[in-house]
Amino acid sequence: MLKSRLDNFLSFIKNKKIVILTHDLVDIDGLASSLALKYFLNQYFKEQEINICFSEFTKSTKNYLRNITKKFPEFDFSFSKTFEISNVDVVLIVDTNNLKQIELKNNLHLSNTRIPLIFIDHHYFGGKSENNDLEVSNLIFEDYSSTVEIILRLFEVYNVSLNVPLKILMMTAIITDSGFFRHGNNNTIQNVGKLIGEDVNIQDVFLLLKNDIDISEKIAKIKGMQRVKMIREGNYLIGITNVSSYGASVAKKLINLGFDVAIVLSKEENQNRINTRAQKLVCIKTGLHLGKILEEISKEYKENGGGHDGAATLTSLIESDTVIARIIEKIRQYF
Ligand SMILES: [Mn+2]
Repeated sequence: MLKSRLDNFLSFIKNKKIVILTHDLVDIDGLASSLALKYFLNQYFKEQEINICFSEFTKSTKNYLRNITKKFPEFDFSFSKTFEISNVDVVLIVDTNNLKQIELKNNLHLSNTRIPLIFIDHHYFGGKSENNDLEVSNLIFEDYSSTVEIILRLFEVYNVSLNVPLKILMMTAIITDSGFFRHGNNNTIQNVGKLIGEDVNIQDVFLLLKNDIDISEKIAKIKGMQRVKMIREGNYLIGITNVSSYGASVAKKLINLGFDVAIVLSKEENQNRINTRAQKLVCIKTGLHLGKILEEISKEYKENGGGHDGAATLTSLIESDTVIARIIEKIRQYF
């Protein structure tokens, strides 16, 4: 990551009123990236107005936030649920590069504003142009296993020191976003190494993640397993199922069970969500990239999808059988 890019970024946002946003159903990487970025900018600029606005959290993020707030009551975990767009000079969007994944209250749509948007993210980008007339570039690095590691670079490059709650928060984001290192690379482990020290114990990270699994999640997982259909393509197995919620954890369960690829449909109020997962080894061996596949399909149907090689999501309003058939067709080309 070039220091000049970071310098440009910081000089562009200097003396501007900033709001930090992340994707809806905020995960721990979105949470940690936002809080760490706000903390860094407060230290770096001293006097500047910086706010965070979150929409909905996932259940596990909510649980995690409750646990870490209890452990570090003195740390500033504050955020707002809404913001006044007229009070903002620049919007920093972390952990997504897709405006459709941002939920705003008051019928606000960022695509209609003239306010500069800067993306700080690690997902497959695919040359979208959400803010193409901006003189400062996005900080999008697909080789990072979490967004929070990009934020960590800011702390390193500008010598801003981290405190214990931030170290734990950032470490948790790296560990969860890399699927406990399964999707990670050497840098993932090195970055966790940078955060670990005498003041931080790795067991604290695991303890804070402890979560009593809700009975509805257990039922979703069991029903998801009962309904699964298996497709064999050469030596590879694709599992397809549907549940009413917890699609992501059901997809993860299918992979644990032995499927190489999992496709899980969950019907939400007014749209269909399709969660896909693949074994990392299969992605490496075959070049399979679910994020690219779902991004391509979302373009074909003017829907909304994307993600990583081994984990991607698509939300869609059209007939789910058609979309799933198209996903399977594309996956088969790799096998
Ligand atoms: Mn992330």
